[in-house]
Amino acid sequence: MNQLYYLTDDQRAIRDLAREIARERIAPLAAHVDETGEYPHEQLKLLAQQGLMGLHVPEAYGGAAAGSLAFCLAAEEVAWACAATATIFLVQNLGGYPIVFAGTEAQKRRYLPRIASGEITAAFSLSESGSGSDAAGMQCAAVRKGDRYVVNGSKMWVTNGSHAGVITVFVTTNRSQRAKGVTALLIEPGLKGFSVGKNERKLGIHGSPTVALHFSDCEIPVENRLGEEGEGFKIAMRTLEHSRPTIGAQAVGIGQAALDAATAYAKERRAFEQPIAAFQGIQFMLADMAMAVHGSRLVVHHAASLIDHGVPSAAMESSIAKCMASDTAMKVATDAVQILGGYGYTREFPVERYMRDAKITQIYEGTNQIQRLVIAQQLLGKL
Ligand code: COS
Repeated sequence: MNQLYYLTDDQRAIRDLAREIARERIAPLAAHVDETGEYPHEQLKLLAQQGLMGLHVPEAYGGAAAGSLAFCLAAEEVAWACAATATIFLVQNLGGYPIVFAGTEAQKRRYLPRIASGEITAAFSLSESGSGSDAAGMQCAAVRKGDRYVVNGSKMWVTNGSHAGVITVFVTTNRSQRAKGVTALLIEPGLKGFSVGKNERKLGIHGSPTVALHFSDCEIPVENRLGEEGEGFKIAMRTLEHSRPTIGAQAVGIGQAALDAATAYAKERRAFEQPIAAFQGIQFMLADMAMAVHGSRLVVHHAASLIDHGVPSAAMESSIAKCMASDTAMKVATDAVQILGGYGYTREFPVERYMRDAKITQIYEGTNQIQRLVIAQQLLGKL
């Protein structure tokens, strides 16, 4: 399954480097991270030391400018080992990418070299308690007063928001204008009137913190605005279009891990005096799982390649990649639990973790219902 003839030497080298770190250093810690919810500091440091935290950052700011496909290859490998670490790895891109394409020179210089080196992590904050799919319905508001914005309200579901050195936060500067009233601001921890709220207790990706953010008369200098006032929604959508294939890559990594675990178990486990892998019922399940994972991988790579080639819009392919790969990961991980039977349902084996971790890939960065909406809109055009 690794004969991806279309990869360049650089992409292959990045994948192999990520694979080595993931399998040798990150995978052995994954069950502990899941059990305790500990933040994977060491794992992220390892990725940073090898230059992998800045794959999306331009060379001028200390990054590798490796492109979307290279990033997806690395994300798959990290997710194979530990989906929680992969989530933070992905958010480094999700939170940092808006600065790459919408940041001023000063904003780029301030944040990108530190993101690329892994000195700081990034986060992205769009959702609120009452607005997830309907992102333009946000209530957290900023009012301009001279050279500052005064922000009041709360955000929710912010991956890595408690640890990030910079957060791209989307607020409304004009509620009645919905999408056209959204503005993006760069926030740093320690600002007066800004606090990190509840850390959610989740089904999976336990080492990856998901928090609320609260703003109470929090003053943010105008030079922290990303893009123009009212341009925030487009910045968010463009970022998500760029980022959704990377969630697909995470899902492929989880699916591949589940397939590998189920395959190994089926060859070991004996029933009726033979390995269960000798039964066609199991063989067909494994074959279906392999088809689905490999097919999803190719769709993810295709979407990432379109982005690397700078096509005007990859919205449809990006949503297809995220939706297909995450539905696949959920199905494959569930089937892996089934193949392991009672053992699969216990914490003695990693497949129940894969099943819990896979679920979030169908939800975050736009539920799979929203992905289907985007795909249908692209397919049908304006009706
Ligand atoms: N790139 C650039 N601009 C985009 C875009 C994209 N991929 N998709 C939409 N836009 C623009 C539109 O062109 C429109 O601008 P114009 O009026 O100038 O044409 C503007 O954004 C508003 O678009 P639209 O009217 O489609 O917005 P809706 O409020 O109907 O919302 C969906 C569209 C549902 C697709 C959007 O809200 C969405 O993606 N929701 C899910 C959000 C999400 O993923 N949240 C997870 C957060 S990260 S955990």
